[in-house]
Amino acid sequence: MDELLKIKEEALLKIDTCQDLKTLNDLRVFYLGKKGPMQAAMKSMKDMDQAQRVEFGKVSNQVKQELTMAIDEKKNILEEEVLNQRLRSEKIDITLPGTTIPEGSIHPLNRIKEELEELFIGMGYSIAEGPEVETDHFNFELMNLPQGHPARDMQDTFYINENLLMRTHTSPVQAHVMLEAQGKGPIKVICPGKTYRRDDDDTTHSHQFMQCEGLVVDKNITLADLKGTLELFAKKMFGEKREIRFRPSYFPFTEPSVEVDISCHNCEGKGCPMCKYTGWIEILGAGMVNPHVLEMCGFDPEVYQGFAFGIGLERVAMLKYGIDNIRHFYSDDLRFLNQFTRKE
Ligand code: FA5
Repeated sequence: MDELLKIKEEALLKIDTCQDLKTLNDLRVFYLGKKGPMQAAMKSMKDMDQAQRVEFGKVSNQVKQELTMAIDEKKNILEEEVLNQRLRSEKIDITLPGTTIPEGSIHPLNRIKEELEELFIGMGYSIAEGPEVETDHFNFELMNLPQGHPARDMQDTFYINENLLMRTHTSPVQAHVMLEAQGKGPIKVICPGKTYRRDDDDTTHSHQFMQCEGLVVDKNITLADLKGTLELFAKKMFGEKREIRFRPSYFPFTEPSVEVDISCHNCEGKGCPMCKYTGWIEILGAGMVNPHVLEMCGFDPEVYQGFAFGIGLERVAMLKYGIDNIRHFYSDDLRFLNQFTRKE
């Protein structure tokens, strides 16, 4: 009997100080199993008389019950601890700042291009495209710039061979569109795209730049239509208060030709460094399509008139966003590009 109580005390102490479920299970197997000290103590029952045996049996059952209860209780405690530990280790800290996925930004020139497209599509224009590698015939001849014409010097050209060149402006798309229309108006297109010139790169000039051509051919088209169109463009692009003015100019493919200024949006026309204290900023070239160009491109100038304009996109973007160097557009500098995220 003493032996039984000793085993119980020893077992209860071990169960109490046990730290993990595996050890607890080993204790259960050891103390309550067939090969444990309890079982060994039971063997002495055969030497007892009937009364002692009954008493011994009663006490040994009690000890077993107590140990079973102690083990179950400890098991619950240890299982809860394991669970808590797991919960702690698997806890997700939702207060941590998230990892942001780097987001691309739209290039400012594409942004201006998209804005222009939206504006002109809203006025019933469609978008035309032409090749960047162009023939001399389309880039110059059909634009009323025959071989040897002094105005060819206005546009220094990258020649691929005698007849092929990188287009110096988007105006040859005018010829493609008119020839496709086979003398039947109306035509109402814009053509944004890349252009190339052998200009020396500086803060306002690049050997590759972008233009957006506009062409309208119809009956009864006048300079007033051109002015109204460009006025709307200026207001939408630079603000409702903008005004425009025409200055006489010369392009072989338009007659008359004009250079178009907008009132400076920086100083409201009062005069500032941006507009060189004139209150006006030049933004594009335009004019009435030269009757000879209409004729060469299959339109009867007695029936049809047209206007055309050519906008330098870098120029517009520089003015609109206050960019002081054209090289920024082509430098791939993320510090510059990231200022034009979609969020802004
Ligand atoms: C022309 O290219 C004419 N084709 C525009 C035109 C179209 C006139 C239709 C009449 C009717 P100009 O050479 O001026 O014109 O160029 C137009 C614009 O392109 C300029 O105002 C300027 O903003 C831009 N540009 C010209 N050269 C460069 C360059 N090297 N770098 C950046 N922008 C340039």
